[in-house]
Amino acid sequence: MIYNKLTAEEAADFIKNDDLIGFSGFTAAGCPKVITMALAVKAENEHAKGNPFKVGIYTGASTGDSIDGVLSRAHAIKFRTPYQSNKDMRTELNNHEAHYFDLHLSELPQYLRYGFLAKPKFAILEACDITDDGKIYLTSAVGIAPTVARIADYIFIELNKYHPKALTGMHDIYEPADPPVRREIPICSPDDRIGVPYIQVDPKKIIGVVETNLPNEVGGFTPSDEVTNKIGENVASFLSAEMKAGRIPLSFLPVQSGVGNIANAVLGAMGANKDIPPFSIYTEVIQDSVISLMKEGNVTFASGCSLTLSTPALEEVYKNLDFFKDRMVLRPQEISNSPEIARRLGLISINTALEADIFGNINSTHVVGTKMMNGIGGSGDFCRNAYLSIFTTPSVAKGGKISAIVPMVAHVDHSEHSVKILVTEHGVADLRGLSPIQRAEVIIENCVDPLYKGLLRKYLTLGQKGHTPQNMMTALSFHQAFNETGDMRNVNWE
Ligand code: 0RQ
Repeated sequence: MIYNKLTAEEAADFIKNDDLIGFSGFTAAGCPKVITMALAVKAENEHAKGNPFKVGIYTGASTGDSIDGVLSRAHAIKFRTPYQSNKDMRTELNNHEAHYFDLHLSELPQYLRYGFLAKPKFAILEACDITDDGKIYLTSAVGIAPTVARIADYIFIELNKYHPKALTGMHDIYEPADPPVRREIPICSPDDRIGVPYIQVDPKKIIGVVETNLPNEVGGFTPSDEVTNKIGENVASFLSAEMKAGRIPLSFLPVQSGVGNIANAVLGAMGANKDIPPFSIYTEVIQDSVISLMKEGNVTFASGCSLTLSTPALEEVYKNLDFFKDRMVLRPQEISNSPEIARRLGLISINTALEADIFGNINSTHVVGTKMMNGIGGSGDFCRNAYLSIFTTPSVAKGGKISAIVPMVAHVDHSEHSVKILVTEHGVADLRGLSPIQRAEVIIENCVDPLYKGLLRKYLTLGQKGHTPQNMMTALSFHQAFNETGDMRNVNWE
């Protein structure tokens, strides 16, 4: 190998206060780990000496604790985009210690190329292999790696032996040209390959290689429970009925499924539904349920941006790479989440809402209107452009003190114009072709928890008029009641 071997500390020493860094990875899969841990120590030392030390970071999506967690706890982040899901990072953002810019995940690479955001000085990439002529083979995710590797001034590689070299070939790296010369992205089926399996860089940009042997930091999934199972069954029966009604082809359509426990349970229920034929996946995050469904033959192919798998599931993939490499591809996020491809393939898109309103607007990001939870992620890339956009949510949170369905969402991420179907454990609201008042009736009837049905029906009788009958004095009264008393049921409309 022609490259300098560095320790994590030596690599971190190149990085100065105010520098911008771009990372490989998407969720906790494929992220660098050790240079950022050394950087956090460096930041703490600088702070102890009274010196400022903060960096700006571009990632694919959320990261493992070794990026967002350690740097947040060291108060070393000045700027962060696009998606995050770390508790300590959330605290930094909500306290304005770090500035956070939430963005559709497909857009970040082109935002960087267009110059909408300052280009990173450093790219830090996790690789399973690297060649002397500058070919970088990534590990279990792609994210924004191709773009940051190309535009950054300098590159560090974390060569992680935990990920086998035999992983090479799983990736399909392709960066579209920018307008006015952009052409169509030529993917017409989830298994189409359009690029090369590596990122090509000028080897002179690679400052050094840090060798590691560390697993990803993906948390396990909470086992599905009665509520998530029921949501899954409701989605699966709705889709099988759509197929029988001729609104989904009998061969089915590729599925995009969001992140988290509910998404995992929904895919499991779709696999278990005997009426749904084996289907393909075109998504951003390949979760554990996809691996089980693939082994059972219920998923035929999965295109994604990351293998966001628990350690046992990832090790199973690595032990059976011959089987899985024929059935999977990992792409950059501007391709896995491309609106053009979502529309062309006709994706069935299933994402999770934090909150919905009775008129069909969705809040995916803000707890009670003000506190950032995780970010919009890829949900907007898919929702607006899918063949069918489904949002799922448990009808209540915090033991019933919060209704996930409210008169007016306290923050809008996806509007009534994009959201087609809402599903809770109680049932399905099909919003296609319905006026706002019709949508309110079907959502209250089919999706709202019995604890809140009466209150939401009463809300509609508060005397408001107009096409969308919101009452401007009381539209946020559920949130107000929660903030004041800790329970949305304590609304007072007298
Ligand atoms: O709180 O953690 O204190 O128990 O929110 O809720 O029910 O465990 O659901 O883990 O599936 O996450 C929307 C955040 C759901 C996720 C969201 C509280 C609840 C709990 C988590 P606790 P659950 P999940 C793919 C596509 C946005 C982006 C997206 C997400 C916690 O799915 O980040 O879809 N989506 N991207 O108690 C206040 C409410 C609440 C509430 C639930 N109405 N008000 N708190 N909670 N509803 C991702 C990528 O792009 C990578």
